[in-house]
Amino acid sequence: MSEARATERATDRIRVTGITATGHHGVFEHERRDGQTFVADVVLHVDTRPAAAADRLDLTADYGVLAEQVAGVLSGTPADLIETVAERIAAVALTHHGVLAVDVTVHKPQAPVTVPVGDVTVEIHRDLVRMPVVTAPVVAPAAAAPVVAGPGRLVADGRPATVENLLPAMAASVLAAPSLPVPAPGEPAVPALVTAPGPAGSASTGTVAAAAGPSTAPTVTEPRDRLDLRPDQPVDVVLAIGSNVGASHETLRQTVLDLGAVLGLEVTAVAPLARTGAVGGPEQPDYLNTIVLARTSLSPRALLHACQRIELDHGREREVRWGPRTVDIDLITYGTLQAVADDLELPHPRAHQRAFVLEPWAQVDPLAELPGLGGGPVAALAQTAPDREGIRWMALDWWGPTGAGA
Ligand code: PH2
Ligand code: MG
Ligand code: MG
Repeated sequence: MSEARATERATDRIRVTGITATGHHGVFEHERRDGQTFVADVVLHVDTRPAAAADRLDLTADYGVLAEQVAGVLSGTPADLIETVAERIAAVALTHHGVLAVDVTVHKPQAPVTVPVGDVTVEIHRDLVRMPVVTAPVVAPAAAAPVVAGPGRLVADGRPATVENLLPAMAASVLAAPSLPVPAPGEPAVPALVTAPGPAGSASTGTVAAAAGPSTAPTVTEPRDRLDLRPDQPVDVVLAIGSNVGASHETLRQTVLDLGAVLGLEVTAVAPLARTGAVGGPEQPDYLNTIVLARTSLSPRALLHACQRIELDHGREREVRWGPRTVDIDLITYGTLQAVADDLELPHPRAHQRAFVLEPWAQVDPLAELPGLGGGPVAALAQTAPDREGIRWMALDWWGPTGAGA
């Protein structure tokens, strides 16, 4: 059931199979010296709809470029293990635009085995949580991989395809943006994302890319702002969930499962369940509220959209502000990021004064700190929140030991 609800799980695939090159991987000296044939199959998990709707190559992963990079890894720096080769390929694949996960199979059909074998393969799956254990290698232009058919591909400005100049659009435009520090080689590509905010209002200025001036990056209009930037390392996030319509207890249990099923989001802890008097809005029933701690490799906005998707899947209708709702999922913090945009403000602008957020949060993480203006130790803020008398009770065991699928 949560599989079907996990609508952020990309169901579309781009598959490139039989990418073939001579490589020198192996533990035997003759393998290193003579080389042999290696073959890779790569399946990219993506949502192809944005690219299809606009019919734009720059909104998807270019399979031609991908095939060249994969051939470059196969014929590139020798490794002892095809496990390592597969990992390098996965790392390269995940740098492509919009790729949420990748399956890689590396074949070594001529592997030196003392009995006849048909093939030897290693198959791996990597995504934004279960990430590759190597960073994407810089692969040589495809001239070294003559098996790949078709003309040598160049990126927009005529340079050969390397991981650097094929970085996804968001990383590329950050590198080009004058308002953000340019990382030294080897530094993470998106260093500014989870630190203090940039110049005032930088999150709401609309187009980082457009302001970047002459750019060596591929010409792509996305991302809109830093809320679209994927972090280079998973980021801790705090989500508040609440419900006061329907079978709230069951809805919240399912919501936690739905969050856990989002690709690029890993639930790490679930707070006690609080029954709370409604704050603001019209006369309405009590809420059940809790806090979900998670780690994500999604951008803040992609995470917001994943949450909104789950709200809609549960029949949430956005009508009355602060009115009754089947389920409400609020992004409270995203690392220590502070940002304000029309659609998302981080940290959540009212979190510091809401006991129905602070109380369960302090229970699950007693040392938690709310970043930003008005922030501070969550447990202390909970003591002074105006609605603290409205916390009716807390159920400590609603999720943990009895939590199905926890
Ligand atoms: N959410 C609101 C408005 N008021 N009150 C309680 N007790 N719990 C909520 O989750 C809640 C609320 C708007 O999202
Ligand atoms: Mg809310
Ligand atoms: Mg909300």
